[in-house]
Amino acid sequence: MENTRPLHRGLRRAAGTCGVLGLLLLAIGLPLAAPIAEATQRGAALSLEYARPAAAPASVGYWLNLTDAPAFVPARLVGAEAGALVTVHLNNTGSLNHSFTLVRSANVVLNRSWDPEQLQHFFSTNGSLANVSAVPGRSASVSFTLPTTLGASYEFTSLVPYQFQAGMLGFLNVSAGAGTPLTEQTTDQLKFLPDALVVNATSYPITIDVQITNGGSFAHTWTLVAQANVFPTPQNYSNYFGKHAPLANAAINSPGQVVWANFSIPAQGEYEYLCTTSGHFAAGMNGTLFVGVQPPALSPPLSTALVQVDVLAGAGLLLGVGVVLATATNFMGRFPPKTAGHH
Ligand SMILES: [Cu+2]
Repeated sequence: MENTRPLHRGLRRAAGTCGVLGLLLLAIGLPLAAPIAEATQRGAALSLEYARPAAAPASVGYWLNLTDAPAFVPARLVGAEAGALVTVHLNNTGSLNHSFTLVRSANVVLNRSWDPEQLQHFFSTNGSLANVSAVPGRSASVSFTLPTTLGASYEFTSLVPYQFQAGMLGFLNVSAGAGTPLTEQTTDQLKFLPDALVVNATSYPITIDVQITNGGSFAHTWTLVAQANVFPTPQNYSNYFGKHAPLANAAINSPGQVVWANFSIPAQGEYEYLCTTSGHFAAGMNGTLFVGVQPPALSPPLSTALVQVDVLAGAGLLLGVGVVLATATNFMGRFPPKTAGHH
């Protein structure tokens, strides 16, 4: 099983230990049978929940200060779902005029070398999702409905000459999928949290954004393999990326830094992501993005399943964990082992 991904390897190891413990406890007596069944059922229900399609999007409000830096504070607006009604409340805290002008098309990045006329020309030609001005010391607000593009990112800026050129810009990032945005965190234990992401999709290509936060102090990358169902190894990944450029390659260099990886997925499948900082992938810093496919049963919601099992009391708790892990392992044991890309 040289090529088995660390996700499964670690789970299998944990399941071995907990499974034995579970069986020992099972031998103690029948009164524990009910918690076992409950834990297993809950595990199964949670994995279904995980893959449930998006409900009707909620409306979202954002509050921004417009400053004379010039800047939008905050400059990152997150958490809105595709199709949501968005209201942006603006407060001009400076002594200059500012505008909040939002690009109409998803995932278009304005050219930073444009002069004010070129920027104005872009919006005159392509339109805007929102465009409102706020005079010094006053508030303004604007509402608009987001397109239904999953995982889209929309840039906004101020059209007052030379404010864009001075860095007055930001991004509104739309959640991909039900409810919560796709987020990742890096840790100094050389892990991605979570190490599995799921996006429901039925048509392709699909644009996806992942927000990645540096939760430690080491420099990392979030680098996504461009081919579905190809899993480079710590031994061959540099060579592999030399032949197949990554779909996304975001650097998260400093503590607390937040970056977005914006990319387009061409087809359904499993896409591996990994950290290219030397030694990190070998230490287990990788994960899988599941697009339009079910993740292996119970593995991505494992942490959720464990939280849920916490409600069970006493010995039933240990037993429940053992059973859920053992179930996951048995299921994954039937999966064909993943092999590295050979090209
Ligand atoms: Cu790393």
